Amino acid sequence: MATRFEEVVGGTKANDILLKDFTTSFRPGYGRVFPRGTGGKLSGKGYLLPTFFSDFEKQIREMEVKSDDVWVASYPKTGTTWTQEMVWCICNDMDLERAKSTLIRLRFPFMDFSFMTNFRGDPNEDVKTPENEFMKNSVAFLSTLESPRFIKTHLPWDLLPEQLKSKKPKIVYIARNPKDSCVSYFHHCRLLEGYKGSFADFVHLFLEDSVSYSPFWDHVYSYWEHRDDSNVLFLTYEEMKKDLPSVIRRVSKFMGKEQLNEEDLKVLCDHLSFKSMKSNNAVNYEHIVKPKRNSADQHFMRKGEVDSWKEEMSPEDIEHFDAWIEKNLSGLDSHAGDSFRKWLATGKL
Ligand code: PPS
Repeated sequence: MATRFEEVVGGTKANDILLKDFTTSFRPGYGRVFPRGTGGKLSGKGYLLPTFFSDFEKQIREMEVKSDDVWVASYPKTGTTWTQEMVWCICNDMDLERAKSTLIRLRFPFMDFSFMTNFRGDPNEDVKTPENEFMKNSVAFLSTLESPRFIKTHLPWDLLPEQLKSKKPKIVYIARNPKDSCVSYFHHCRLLEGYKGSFADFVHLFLEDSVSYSPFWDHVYSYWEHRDDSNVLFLTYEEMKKDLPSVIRRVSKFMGKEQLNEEDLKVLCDHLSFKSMKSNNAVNYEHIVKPKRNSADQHFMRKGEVDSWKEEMSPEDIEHFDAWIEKNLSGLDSHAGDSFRKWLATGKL
């Protein structure tokens, strides 16, 4: 069955907030996307995405995938950039010189860029730089990259290119607990995506599965179901915070790069530390954040902590969140439910 797309119209509190406080001239509307006609396996809802997605859905579905591609997939604000940098450095034999001198969006482009906004680059700019080509069409741009290609996406499993199933490139998925993801997403959307509403309204949108790429639990579950596939590695932000060296060793093994020695490991852990990434212009998106910043404490690398939601959520937000988590987890089979509960309690999934 074909992928179905339903435009979001007003009438519920969440849809009204979305249309009033989260539309701009560069993103005028949203739709619910039902991959192959059906919604997420847990909620049955379609995935929320900007309306531009419908212009790219076929191109993505039919995209040529290469078996030596390396993909990092995630729900937004879950440590994607951190994971990309780790994966890229491991796969490129610790070429930190290149890592520090080339923007991550060019080394490891975001496939979804062109359907998140209507920004297609500077129309007066006819020089064919990689940056311009990326902005014109971030999906088509991928076909110009040399192999092995490194590709970032926030799409759920069911909206990935069809050829992923047969070509089986390596896919690393990174998950983060939903409360921290929500807080991080709120700051990101206020700063970079034109969200004009309050934090309380953002929490409402998140819990109504009404921010881009939601429903959160369908997204995580769509990859978790594939966690034992030989080409899939499922990681959590919490385990990266707790024991980065052991995650690096797992990723190296998964990528077939077991030669990483103790010295490399130490150098890579330093390179991937929050402090170092915050001051590294190749990964901190400073060129995008700087023109939008309206207070000195706004950074892409914002806090980088586990459980920082405790400082920002009201008792009411927490109560709503806990009820939402319980409602979603109780709909899972007991193995999945127990695994996700353990993840939220211990950080390990
Ligand atoms: S995006 O825009 O969806 O790709 O964002 P993403 O990269 O997934 O998530 C950004 C959050 O990851 C934090 N981050 C880190 N935490 C710890 N250590 C390192 N090195 C690191 N790098 C990025 C970043 O600070 C964002 O989380 P918050 O909670 O907002 O600080």
